Amino acid sequence: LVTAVDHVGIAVADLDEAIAFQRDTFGLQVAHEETNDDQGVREAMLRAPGDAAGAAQIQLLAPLREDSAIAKFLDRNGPGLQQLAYRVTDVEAAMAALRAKGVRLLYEEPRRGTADSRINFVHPKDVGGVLVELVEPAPGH
Ligand code: CMX
Repeated sequence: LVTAVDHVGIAVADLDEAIAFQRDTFGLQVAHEETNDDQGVREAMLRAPGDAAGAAQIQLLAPLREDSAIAKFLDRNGPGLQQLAYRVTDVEAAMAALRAKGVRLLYEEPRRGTADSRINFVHPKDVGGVLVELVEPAPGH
C-alpha cells in the first residue's frame, strides 16, 4: 500500500522562526514553501543536504487561523510531532483498502495537499495513536 515515507509533520507557532531554527541547529534546507488555505496552514518542506530525490522530508506547519487543525493541536499539546505521511500511488485505492480493513478516513474524498498532491488522513485512534496522512504526489513530483 505504502511506497515510501513522504514526510513527518511538526506543528509550530511561527513558520519563519521554525525554519531558521532547523537551518541553524540541524542544517536543514527549505525545499518548498506554500500557504494551503484549505488546510489552514502556512507550511515548509525541509530537506537534508545529502538527501536523494524522493527522500522523506520534514514538514513545518504553522496555523493560518484559530479554527484550524494545527491551531487546535498547538493549544492542546504545544509544538511537536503532529503527523506521519505515507506516500501512495493512488490515494483512492489506498482509501478503499483501508476502509475494507475497518480503518476510518477523515475525508470522504481526497483533498488538496502540499504541491498539488491529493491527500487524506487516517483517524489516529484507528492506527496506534498516530495521525497518518496518505499522499499521492502530483504527476511529475
Ligand atoms: N496525533 C495523534 N492523536 C491526535 C492528534 C494527532 N495529531 N490530534 C488529535 N489526536 C487525538 C486527540 O488527542 C483525541 O484523543 P482523546 O480522545 O484520547 O483525547 C482524539 O485524537 C480525537 O481528538 P478530537 O478532539 O476528536 O479531534 P481534534 O479536533 O483534535 O482533531 C483530527 C483531530 C485528527 C481529526 C484533526 O487534527 C484533523 O482533522 N487532522 C487532519 C488535517 C490536518 O491535520 N491538517 C493539518 C496538516 C495539513 C497538511 O498536512 O497538509
